[in-house]
Amino acid sequence: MVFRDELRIRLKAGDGGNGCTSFHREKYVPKGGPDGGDGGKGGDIVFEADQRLLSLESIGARRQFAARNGEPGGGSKCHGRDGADLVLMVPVGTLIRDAERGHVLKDLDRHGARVVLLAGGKGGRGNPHFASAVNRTPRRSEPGRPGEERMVLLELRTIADVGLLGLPNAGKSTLLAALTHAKPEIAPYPFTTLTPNLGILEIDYEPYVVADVPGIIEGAHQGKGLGVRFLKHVERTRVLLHLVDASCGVEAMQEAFSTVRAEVAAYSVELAAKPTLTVFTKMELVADEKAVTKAAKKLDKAALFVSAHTGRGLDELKATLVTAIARARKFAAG
Ligand SMILES: Nc1nc2c(ncn2[C@@H]2O[C@H](COP(=O)(O)OP(=O)(O)OP(=O)(O)O)[C@@H](O)[C@H]2O)c(=O)[nH]1
Ligand SMILES: [Mg+2]
Repeated sequence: MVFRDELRIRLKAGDGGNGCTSFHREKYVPKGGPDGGDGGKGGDIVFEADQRLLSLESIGARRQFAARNGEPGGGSKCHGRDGADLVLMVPVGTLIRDAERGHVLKDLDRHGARVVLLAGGKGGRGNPHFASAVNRTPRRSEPGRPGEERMVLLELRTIADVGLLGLPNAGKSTLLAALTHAKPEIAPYPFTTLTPNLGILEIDYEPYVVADVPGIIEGAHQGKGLGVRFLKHVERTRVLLHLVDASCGVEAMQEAFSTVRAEVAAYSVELAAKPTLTVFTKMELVADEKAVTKAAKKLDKAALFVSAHTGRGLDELKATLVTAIARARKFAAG
């Protein structure tokens, strides 16, 4: 399933560097004091969520990751350098589970969320730390602590901001392609899209995930067609775009609108209550625009009119989306 992605990986934070045992040496100074430096700290394993990423492929083909070890301390109070952290970038919606016991360690549920999952080992102390009044020449220094190690399971559940909904052939995939860099299959017949497509819509440098799902038909909630399996996914989106083909005349348009609304309502009350923008598509094909817009506004007075082919209405659609998503996010945040 496109929306679910799982990966088991082994992680190892860096070991701390060993502390050093050393004594100050200088000409004519016979008994130098202890001057062994401390070991550096091992690097942490850090995860960060980025909404521009769409799959766990973002971490590459490797299944084992280790952060750098801390360097050992040296003489002349030279402290070992800390090991660099290892930062793994993953998509928003990534759950990190303990692979053995299955419990959730972290849910990276928003853009920029960051967690230090495994801490690097502390560096060992050098021998000056062990000097005392009775022992001015300690030979003892500490080894670095080992970094944490763990098998984890990454599980991605994409939370799209926008879900495209509509009858087959309504122009969902075409709109996705017009708004994002996604290249979904587009064809002049129903059921072109068989699995969900995701794309990133960037507005003012802010990335939004848009999900295009297979069209739904009358009876979808009873299992007809392909749509119902995917309604489950748009359930997790923040805003729905209900696409209605305006090019087939007023009556067909009204019927298309009601069919989809009815299916959504039959599927779930929550989905029906989700913020929904009605978007009439293929407007450049419409002959009697007055009649169409009048009928459309009766169905939804905030209706939007677009043509993915000419680009008409896309800027207004984006602006409206930004506001709707912001409102939905605020609502979700309580
Ligand atoms: N003239 C015109 N044709 C459009 C426009 N948008 C989509 N189409 C055409 O409508 C047909 C269906 O478009 P798709 O984007 O595949 O429709 P869909 O809703 O994804 O269809 P399914 O995946 O089957 O549910 C294609 O032939 C598109 O080229 C538009 O703005 N203008
Ligand atoms: Mg499609």
